Amino acid sequence: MVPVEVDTLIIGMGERYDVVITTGDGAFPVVAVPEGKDAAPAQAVLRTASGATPAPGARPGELTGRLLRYTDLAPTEAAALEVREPDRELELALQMVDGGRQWVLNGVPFGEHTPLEIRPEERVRLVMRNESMMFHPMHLHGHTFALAGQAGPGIRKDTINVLPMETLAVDFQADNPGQWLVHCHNIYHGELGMMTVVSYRA
Ligand SMILES: [Cu+2]
Repeated sequence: MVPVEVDTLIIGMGERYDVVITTGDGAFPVVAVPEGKDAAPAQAVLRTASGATPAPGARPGELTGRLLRYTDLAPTEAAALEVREPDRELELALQMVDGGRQWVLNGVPFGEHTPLEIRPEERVRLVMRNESMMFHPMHLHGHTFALAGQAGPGIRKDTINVLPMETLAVDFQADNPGQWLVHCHNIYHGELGMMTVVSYRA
């Protein structure tokens, strides 16, 4: 990824970022606020010199500063997936059932799913439509994908956070034949049904 400078970022379960933080001398709060629920934030202290320890409940101004968006980022040349028209488009609707007692893809839980069929060497577009008010960090096994619909190559990832009521499309190259799980990485959603299989057919 080509580095960009922001104040804050959202990290879904299973996502990873390399972050460089520049500080002055002193003691600074590093705060993680949960998204989508009212739970207490996590707080660490980064100390580079003597000085007062930040109080519990600190809210650095950066939290409401510039938020990283996926479209702010571009892959390095080595990480870019060459732009190509997809040969196949698969749709995944991300849905809540029964007040959150079940989470499903395309109307059915894992076990009742119809595998998403692809063929070797295809370029596949996976369109994920979040029809719920929760975050779903969606993870595909066995491949990395690129954010689709960008002017140039989109960022290269294996887990992407689909925000409430948002639609995101990703492209991947079918270069690793097998049966591969695709699931929500908020793992209790996966365990309650939000998983399916990308299935290679000869
Ligand atoms: Cu989820």
